[in-house]
Amino acid sequence: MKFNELVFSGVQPTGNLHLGNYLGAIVKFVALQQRYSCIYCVVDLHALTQPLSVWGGPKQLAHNTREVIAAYLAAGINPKQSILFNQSQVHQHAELAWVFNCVARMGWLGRMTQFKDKAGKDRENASVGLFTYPTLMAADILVYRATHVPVGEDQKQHLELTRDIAQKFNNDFAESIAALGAGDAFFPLPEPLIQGPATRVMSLRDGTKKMSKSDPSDYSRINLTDDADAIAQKIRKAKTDPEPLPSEEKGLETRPEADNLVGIYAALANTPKPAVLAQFGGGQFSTFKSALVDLAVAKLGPIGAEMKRLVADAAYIDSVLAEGAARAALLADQTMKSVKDIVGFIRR
Ligand code: AQP
Repeated sequence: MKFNELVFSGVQPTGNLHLGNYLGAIVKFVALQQRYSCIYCVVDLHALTQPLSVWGGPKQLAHNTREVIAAYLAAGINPKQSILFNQSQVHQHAELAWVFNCVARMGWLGRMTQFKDKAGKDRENASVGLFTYPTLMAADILVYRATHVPVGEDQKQHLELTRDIAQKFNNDFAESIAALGAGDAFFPLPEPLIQGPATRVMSLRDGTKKMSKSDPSDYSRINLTDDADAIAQKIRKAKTDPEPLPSEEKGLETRPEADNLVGIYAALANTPKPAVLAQFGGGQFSTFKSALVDLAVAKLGPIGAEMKRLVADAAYIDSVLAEGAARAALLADQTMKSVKDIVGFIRR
C-alpha cells in the first residue's frame, strides 16, 4: 500500500518551552513545510497525564496552549499552509486512542522509559494516562495516517511503539482491511525524522540530563521567552570544565557539558560542530560563551518578542486553532469512519 507523504508532530503545553523543544522539534517543523504537507498539534490531552502541579491547572493550560502556537508562528510555521491546532478540539484522537489501548499490549507499554522516568519511584501514584501516553501519541499520528514524524531523540521509543501498533492493527484486521479495498495495510508505519544537530539538547547544569520543561532549576534551560539578560546569565553560569575547548570533535567525547554547548552553537549557527571547533578550539570557555550569548540572543530574542506579542492577542491565536481544528477534523473523521468499519462498529 502506498501512502501519501504527510508530516505530523506535536508539543505539550506544559509551560517553559525551551531551546531543546525549539532546536529538537520546532526548527525542523519549519523546514519540513518546504517538502511535505504538515500537521502540527499542541497536545493538550497529553499535558493532563502529568500531575496538576506540573501542567498548572485550567488557566495555565489555556495560556500554555496559546504559547506553543505562538512559538510555532514566531518560528515561521505558516498557518495557511500547515495545519495548526490543539488536540482536544479533534475528538477522533481520543477515540482512536481507545482502539489502540486495546491493540497495544501491557508488556509493550511497561517497557517505555519515559513512563519509568516520569512516574519515578511512586508508580502506584502515576496517572493511568501517563501509562497509556504512547497509545494516544500513536493515535495522534495515525489518525492522519502520517508517514513522517519529526521529534527529538527522547521520543524515538514511542515512535517505535507507534509502528508496532500500526503493524498489529494491520495484521489483526487484515481481512476487513482488504474487504474495505484498503490493500494490505490500513495504517502506514511512520518514520521518525531525528536528524541534524541538537536532537538531544542537554541541561545547562548537567550535561548528562536532557534539557527539560520540568527541571526544577530554571538555570538548566533557556526558555524561548527569556530576555537577553536571562539568556546571557544562563549561558555564563552554564556548567563547564576547566580545560580549553578542543580543536577536534573526538576531544568532546568525555566532556558532556562542553559537547552540549558546542552542539547548541552549531545548531543555532546552522553549521557543523567541527567548524565551531575550528573557530573556537584551543581558546578559553569565556570567549566561546560570549560568542554563544551573542548568537543565542540574536536568534532567540526576536522569537521570544514575537511570541509575547502573539500571546497577548488571544483572539487571533484562537482563530488559528479553530481553523486548523476544522481542517484536521475533516481528515481525522475519514480515518475514524474507516477504522469503525474495519473493527466492526456500526455507525450512522
Ligand atoms: N532536550 C531536548 N532536546 C531535543 N529535543 C527535545 N524535545 C524535548 N526536549 C528536548 C522535543 O521537543 C518536542 C516536544 O516535547 P514535549 O512537549 O512532548 O515534551 P517532552 O518530550 O516530554 O520533553 P520536555 O519538553 O523536556 O518536557 P518534560 O520536562 O515534561 O520531559 C518533542 O519532539 C521532543 O522530542
